[in-house]
Amino acid sequence: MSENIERTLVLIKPDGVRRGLTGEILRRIEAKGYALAALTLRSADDELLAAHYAEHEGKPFYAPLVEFMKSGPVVAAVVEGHRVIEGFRSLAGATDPTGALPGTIRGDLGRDWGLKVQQNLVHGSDSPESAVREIGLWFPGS
Ligand code: RTP
Ligand code: MG
Repeated sequence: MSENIERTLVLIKPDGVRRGLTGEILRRIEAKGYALAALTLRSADDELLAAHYAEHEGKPFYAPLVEFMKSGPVVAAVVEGHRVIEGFRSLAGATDPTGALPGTIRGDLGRDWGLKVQQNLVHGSDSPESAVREIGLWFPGS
Protein backbone atom coordinates (compact mmCIF):
# COMPACT_ATOMS: atom_id res chain seq x y z
CA MET A 1 0.00 0.00 0.00
CA SER A 2 1.31 3.47 -0.88
CA GLU A 3 2.45 5.37 2.17
CA ASN A 4 0.25 8.27 1.06
CA ILE A 5 -2.98 6.28 1.38
CA GLU A 6 -4.98 8.09 4.05
CA ARG A 7 -8.28 7.66 5.86
CA THR A 8 -10.66 10.48 6.65
CA LEU A 9 -13.93 10.74 8.56
CA VAL A 10 -16.82 11.97 6.42
CA LEU A 11 -20.18 12.83 7.94
CA ILE A 12 -23.34 13.43 5.96
CA LYS A 13 -25.01 15.82 8.36
CA PRO A 14 -28.74 15.65 9.24
CA ASP A 15 -29.65 18.12 6.47
CA GLY A 16 -28.05 15.89 3.85
CA VAL A 17 -29.78 12.75 5.11
CA ARG A 18 -33.13 14.60 5.49
CA ARG A 19 -32.94 15.97 1.96
CA GLY A 20 -32.25 12.54 0.49
CA LEU A 21 -28.75 13.46 -0.67
CA THR A 22 -26.92 10.51 0.89
CA GLY A 23 -26.71 8.61 -2.39
CA GLU A 24 -25.61 11.67 -4.38
CA ILE A 25 -22.87 12.53 -1.88
CA LEU A 26 -21.58 8.94 -1.68
CA ARG A 27 -21.70 8.79 -5.50
CA ARG A 28 -19.40 11.81 -5.72
CA ILE A 29 -16.95 10.25 -3.26
CA GLU A 30 -16.87 6.97 -5.16
CA ALA A 31 -16.78 8.66 -8.58
CA LYS A 32 -13.63 10.47 -7.45
CA GLY A 33 -12.09 7.05 -6.88
CA TYR A 34 -12.10 6.97 -3.09
CA ALA A 35 -13.11 3.80 -1.27
CA LEU A 36 -15.61 3.35 1.54
CA ALA A 37 -13.87 1.53 4.39
CA ALA A 38 -16.77 1.81 6.87
CA LEU A 39 -20.30 3.20 6.69
CA THR A 40 -23.06 3.59 9.25
CA LEU A 41 -26.22 5.57 9.97
CA ARG A 42 -26.51 6.72 13.55
CA SER A 43 -27.87 9.41 15.84
CA ALA A 44 -25.24 11.50 17.60
CA ASP A 45 -25.57 12.33 21.29
CA ASP A 46 -24.17 15.22 23.36
CA GLU A 47 -21.13 13.24 24.50
CA LEU A 48 -20.05 12.31 20.98
CA LEU A 49 -20.68 15.80 19.60
CA ALA A 50 -18.85 17.52 22.49
CA ALA A 51 -15.80 15.39 21.71
CA HIS A 52 -16.11 15.76 17.94
CA TYR A 53 -16.53 19.55 18.07
CA ALA A 54 -14.28 20.26 21.10
CA GLU A 55 -12.24 22.80 19.09
CA HIS A 56 -15.37 24.93 18.60
CA GLU A 57 -16.58 25.01 22.22
CA GLY A 58 -17.28 28.60 23.28
CA LYS A 59 -17.83 29.89 19.73
CA PRO A 60 -21.18 31.55 18.99
CA PHE A 61 -22.25 28.79 16.61
CA TYR A 62 -21.35 25.93 18.98
CA ALA A 63 -24.73 25.40 20.71
CA PRO A 64 -26.79 25.66 17.49
CA LEU A 65 -24.28 23.38 15.79
CA VAL A 66 -24.75 20.65 18.41
CA GLU A 67 -28.56 21.04 18.25
CA PHE A 68 -28.46 20.82 14.46
CA MET A 69 -26.29 17.71 14.56
CA LYS A 70 -28.83 16.08 16.91
CA SER A 71 -31.79 16.97 14.69
CA GLY A 72 -31.71 13.68 12.79
CA PRO A 73 -29.55 10.73 11.86
CA VAL A 74 -26.07 11.22 10.48
CA VAL A 75 -24.24 9.00 7.99
CA ALA A 76 -20.67 8.41 9.13
CA ALA A 77 -18.10 6.99 6.77
CA VAL A 78 -14.42 6.18 6.79
CA VAL A 79 -13.17 7.08 3.34
CA GLU A 80 -9.83 5.87 2.06
CA GLY A 81 -7.55 7.04 -0.72
CA HIS A 82 -4.39 8.81 -1.77
CA ARG A 83 -4.44 12.29 -0.10
CA VAL A 84 -8.13 11.83 0.69
CA ILE A 85 -8.11 14.26 3.63
CA GLU A 86 -7.33 17.22 1.38
CA GLY A 87 -9.22 15.66 -1.52
CA PHE A 88 -12.50 15.30 0.31
CA ARG A 89 -12.25 18.88 1.64
CA SER A 90 -11.91 19.96 -2.01
CA LEU A 91 -14.95 17.88 -2.98
CA ALA A 92 -16.94 19.41 -0.10
CA GLY A 93 -16.11 23.04 -0.87
CA ALA A 94 -16.02 26.05 1.44
CA THR A 95 -17.84 26.03 4.79
CA ASP A 96 -20.35 28.67 3.65
CA PRO A 97 -22.44 27.09 0.87
CA THR A 98 -23.09 30.49 -0.70
CA GLY A 99 -19.38 30.99 -1.29
CA ALA A 100 -18.60 27.36 -2.07
CA LEU A 101 -17.63 26.90 -5.71
CA PRO A 102 -20.00 25.23 -8.14
CA GLY A 103 -18.80 21.67 -8.71
CA THR A 104 -18.43 21.07 -4.99
CA ILE A 105 -20.95 19.29 -2.76
CA ARG A 106 -21.72 22.43 -0.78
CA GLY A 107 -21.59 24.67 -3.86
CA ASP A 108 -23.93 22.52 -5.94
CA LEU A 109 -26.30 21.20 -3.29
CA GLY A 110 -26.14 23.56 -0.31
CA ARG A 111 -27.28 27.08 0.36
CA ASP A 112 -27.41 29.51 3.26
CA TRP A 113 -30.76 29.04 5.00
CA GLY A 114 -30.35 32.16 7.14
CA LEU A 115 -30.05 30.09 10.32
CA LYS A 116 -27.66 30.45 13.26
CA VAL A 117 -25.41 27.74 11.94
CA GLN A 118 -24.32 26.70 8.48
CA GLN A 119 -26.24 23.61 7.45
CA ASN A 120 -23.67 22.57 4.90
CA LEU A 121 -24.39 18.89 4.29
CA VAL A 122 -21.04 17.30 5.07
CA HIS A 123 -18.06 17.18 7.39
CA GLY A 124 -14.55 16.06 6.53
CA SER A 125 -11.55 15.74 8.83
CA ASP A 126 -9.10 18.62 8.40
CA SER A 127 -5.75 16.89 9.17
CA PRO A 128 -4.27 13.42 9.69
CA GLU A 129 -4.42 13.96 13.46
CA SER A 130 -8.09 15.00 13.30
CA ALA A 131 -8.89 12.01 11.09
CA VAL A 132 -7.42 9.49 13.55
CA ARG A 133 -9.16 11.17 16.48
CA GLU A 134 -12.55 11.45 14.73
CA ILE A 135 -12.52 7.92 13.30
CA GLY A 136 -11.86 6.69 16.85
CA LEU A 137 -14.88 8.64 18.11
CA TRP A 138 -17.36 7.55 15.44
CA PHE A 139 -16.05 4.01 14.94
CA PRO A 140 -14.78 2.93 18.35
CA GLY A 141 -12.82 -0.27 18.19
CA SER A 142 -12.00 0.15 14.48
P1 RTP B 1 -16.60 20.61 8.95
O1 RTP B 1 -15.77 20.66 10.21
O2 RTP B 1 -18.07 20.34 9.23
O3 RTP B 1 -16.03 19.71 7.89
O4 RTP B 1 -16.62 22.03 8.29
P2 RTP B 1 -15.49 23.11 8.20
O5 RTP B 1 -14.18 22.53 8.65
O6 RTP B 1 -15.61 23.70 6.84
O7 RTP B 1 -16.00 24.16 9.25
P3 RTP B 1 -15.56 24.42 10.76
O8 RTP B 1 -14.96 25.77 10.85
O9 RTP B 1 -14.79 23.25 11.31
O10 RTP B 1 -16.98 24.50 11.48
C1 RTP B 1 -17.66 23.32 11.82
C2 RTP B 1 -19.09 23.43 11.38
O11 RTP B 1 -19.75 24.40 12.17
C3 RTP B 1 -20.76 25.03 11.39
N1 RTP B 1 -20.49 26.47 11.32
N2 RTP B 1 -21.47 27.33 11.18
N3 RTP B 1 -21.03 30.92 11.39
C4 RTP B 1 -21.66 29.79 11.10
O12 RTP B 1 -22.83 29.76 10.79
C5 RTP B 1 -20.89 28.53 11.20
N4 RTP B 1 -19.59 28.42 11.33
C6 RTP B 1 -19.33 27.10 11.41
C7 RTP B 1 -20.74 24.41 10.03
O13 RTP B 1 -21.68 23.34 10.01
C8 RTP B 1 -19.31 23.91 9.95
O14 RTP B 1 -19.18 22.90 8.99
MG1 MG C 1 -13.93 21.55 10.57
